Amino acid sequence: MAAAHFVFVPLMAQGHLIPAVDTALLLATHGALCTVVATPATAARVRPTVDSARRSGLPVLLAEFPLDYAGAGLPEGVDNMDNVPSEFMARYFAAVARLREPVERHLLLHAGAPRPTCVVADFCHPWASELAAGLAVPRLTFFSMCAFCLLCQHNVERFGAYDGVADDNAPVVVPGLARRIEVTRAQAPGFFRGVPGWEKFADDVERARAESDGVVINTFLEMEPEYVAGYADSRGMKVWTVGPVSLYHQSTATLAARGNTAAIGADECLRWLDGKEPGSVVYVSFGSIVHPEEKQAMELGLGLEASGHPFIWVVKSPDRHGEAALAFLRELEARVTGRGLLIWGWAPQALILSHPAAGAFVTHCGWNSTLEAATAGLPVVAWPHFTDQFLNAKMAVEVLGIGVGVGVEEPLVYQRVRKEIVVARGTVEAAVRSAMDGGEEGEARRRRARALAAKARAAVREGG
Ligand code: BUP
Repeated sequence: MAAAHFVFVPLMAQGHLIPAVDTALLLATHGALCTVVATPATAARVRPTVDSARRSGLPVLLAEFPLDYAGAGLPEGVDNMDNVPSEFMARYFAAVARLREPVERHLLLHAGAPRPTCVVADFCHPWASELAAGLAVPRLTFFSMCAFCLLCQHNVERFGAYDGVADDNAPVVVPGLARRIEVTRAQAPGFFRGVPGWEKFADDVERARAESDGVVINTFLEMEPEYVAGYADSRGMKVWTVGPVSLYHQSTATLAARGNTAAIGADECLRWLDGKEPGSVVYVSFGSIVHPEEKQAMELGLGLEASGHPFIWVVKSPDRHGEAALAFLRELEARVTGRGLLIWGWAPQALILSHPAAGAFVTHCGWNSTLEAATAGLPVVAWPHFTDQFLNAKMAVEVLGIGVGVGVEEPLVYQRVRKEIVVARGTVEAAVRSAMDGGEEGEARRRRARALAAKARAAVREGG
């Protein structure tokens, strides 16, 4: 029988790309050839991971395809969700969809690699169904989300929970769950649903998912068995829970290369952590897309400083900050030398979280970050901003009991969520203290997080 050849088509966004590549590496460790499709700037971020995996003998290929910027009316170099201005988003998706033909041609003609046997494509790529049909292979839909979030979104829509609710900030109970979970339309607007101009895209995404041959989710069954079963049942689909995919590659080299572009070398970061007490450091990151506004960044910094705990804060590149915020951050950095480490770029997150000195994670609740925290046995300060992050925060705080919520009750405006809201330094300080100390409640949270980490490790072992 010919060897399996999986073609991964991730969304070009770190939060989708990284778990897709981790999943490809997982299959490669089981002997399957995996090809990861990417546009050039995105390929550059994946290459260090793929090269590191190839050096250790894994059969992984990276297939790079340029976007037709001019033809699509896109600014040159708009290549990844973290650099697509919102007014170009629709054109960007249309340009990516036009990769179908060159990708198919490449896969059919590429000498030296066996014909593909399966396409694993992000749910945001409905066109991948046509790619799979052209290759005459199954298409699986990849979600870097939790089953809880997928089921909540599905049930809210299926049972019309928002029908007749005019106020975007009025909480409704999510129908069809054993546990009472309330959510507002502003917190969980549905993937592309209800966003003017995106109706057709939302329909295409939904159709492609429904017609696909199964769903692959970066979660693990032991964490949310009822939601995985509920989602599979209500969708009538095969669901594979393959996570937590960050746990499969424990080589420091591969993890350090994960997502690429470490502004501070992993070694330096780990040395800094080596000098800290076990469980003493707060790690703060808002993922690859969310970027706190100037005033918010300052309040956050002052809150972290006042908490008295050592911290690592991923502040991203200096050009993402206005003058005042930049000056504030530089002053803070000088003031907290030795106790606070500011990372001006990409951090080796998976390595930081699994270091014994890590104590808690202040996170925007992107699903990967939430899962990586749980996997490392850390409590979170859950501070969601948009898309699935509010439901992920509910998962962490209400379902798993490992989180302290921040700013989750504020009234929101979908798509412009955090612009007007500033969480004050005192709130930040209190949330960090609660996660790190927090008396009996804090201890119970940390115990639950440690128990979850043990389950996560068991889930990725043979037979898990
Ligand atoms: Br920032 C950052 N280093 O410095 P999420 C992120 N990551 O390794 P997102 C780093 O990127 P969504 C950094 O470990 C995680 O795997 C992190 O994914 C890694 O958030 C990934 O948490 C980030 O899902 O996407 O990127 O904002 O839109 O899904 O929230």
